[in-house]
Amino acid sequence: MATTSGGEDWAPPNPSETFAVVGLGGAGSEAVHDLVRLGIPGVRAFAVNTDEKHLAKIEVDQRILLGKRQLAGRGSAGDRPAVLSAAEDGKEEMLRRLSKFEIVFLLAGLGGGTGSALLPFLARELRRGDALPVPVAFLPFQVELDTNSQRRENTTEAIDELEAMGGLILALANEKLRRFESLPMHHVFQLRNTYVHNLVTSLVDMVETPSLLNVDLASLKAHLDDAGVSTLLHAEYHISEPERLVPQALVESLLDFQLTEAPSALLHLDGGSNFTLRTHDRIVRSARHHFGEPRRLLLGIRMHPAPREVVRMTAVVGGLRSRAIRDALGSGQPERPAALRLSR
Ligand SMILES: Nc1nc2c(ncn2[C@@H]2O[C@H](COP(=O)(O)OP(=O)(O)OP(=O)(O)O)[C@@H](O)[C@H]2O)c(=O)[nH]1
Ligand SMILES: [Mg+2]
Repeated sequence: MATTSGGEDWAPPNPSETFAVVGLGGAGSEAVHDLVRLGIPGVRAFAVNTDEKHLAKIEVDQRILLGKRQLAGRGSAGDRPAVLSAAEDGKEEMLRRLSKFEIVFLLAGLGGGTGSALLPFLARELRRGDALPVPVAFLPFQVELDTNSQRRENTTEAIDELEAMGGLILALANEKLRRFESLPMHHVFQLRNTYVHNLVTSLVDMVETPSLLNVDLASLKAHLDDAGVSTLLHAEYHISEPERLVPQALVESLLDFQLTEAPSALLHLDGGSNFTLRTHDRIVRSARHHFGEPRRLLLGIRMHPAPREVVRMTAVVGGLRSRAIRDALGSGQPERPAALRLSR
């Protein structure tokens, strides 16, 4: 795999240049490394870091080292302002490489300096162009927030800036990984990255492969335009129990959001030739119920030529506020829900 860390010209072999995933800082880069290992066909992978040694270990199409002048390639040790200054210096270079893509997934662990600075910075800059940024934020463990004021401050600032921007945000709380607490740590992070991989590939598939009722990039962007903070859900379930599909997506989710008064939903269903109108109606009724009776519901349907045992759903739910974020940053030690609670 070709890797570079400088400013040389680069032409991706994929002529569509639609999707990119970008790891920001240590945790974000490791997550992208895992995504690449799991396979992301048609998606270009990048890593951006202020830590030269860490960056060199990450297997991606392109590596970008930031802040050589300010930080000497040694990482920021939590210094978000220093990374923001480095980001200004490297802005042109980053945008030259990234702004040609239509959807750019930005992955970062919040709390440190690099990921917390670059996630809102790049989301904002990419939005100024035509790209749709999709920030994927890993929230620190509660103990990190409770015992390290710099981590808390970096996380709060990054999240406040992201929420103010609206759009698609995938915020994954590390606390939710406690459901896997008997597994080795690296295995737990891999499980989380597999979950992110599912979300990324399901969104790519929804936009990229034409359907009977199509959700293309333009309709996705239009839907997101006034949806406020939105997130992504994905699940599959046996076709005999369509009402279980949405609850399954909620149970499996590592995201933790709360509906506001103005929910919206985009639902893309994927089934076989045995997918009937009745099955469709049962899923849509259940989705309306779980997603707070959204006034705006956009539907996409794809039918495969052969019968299928399972129905797959990808949903973009909007009009949210992040409960995980507020809980994590609130006072004391809130009780952790076992599953995503999409209720008012
Ligand atoms: N190393 C690592 N950290 C993770 C992972 N998932 C979440 N984190 C969290 O990511 C947060 C940020 O850590 P890093 O990514 O190392 O920080 P950074 O963005 O590189 O920032 P600086 O090193 O301070 O410049 C920490 O609070 C961890 O809780 C993971 O898979 N690996
Ligand atoms: Mg780092």
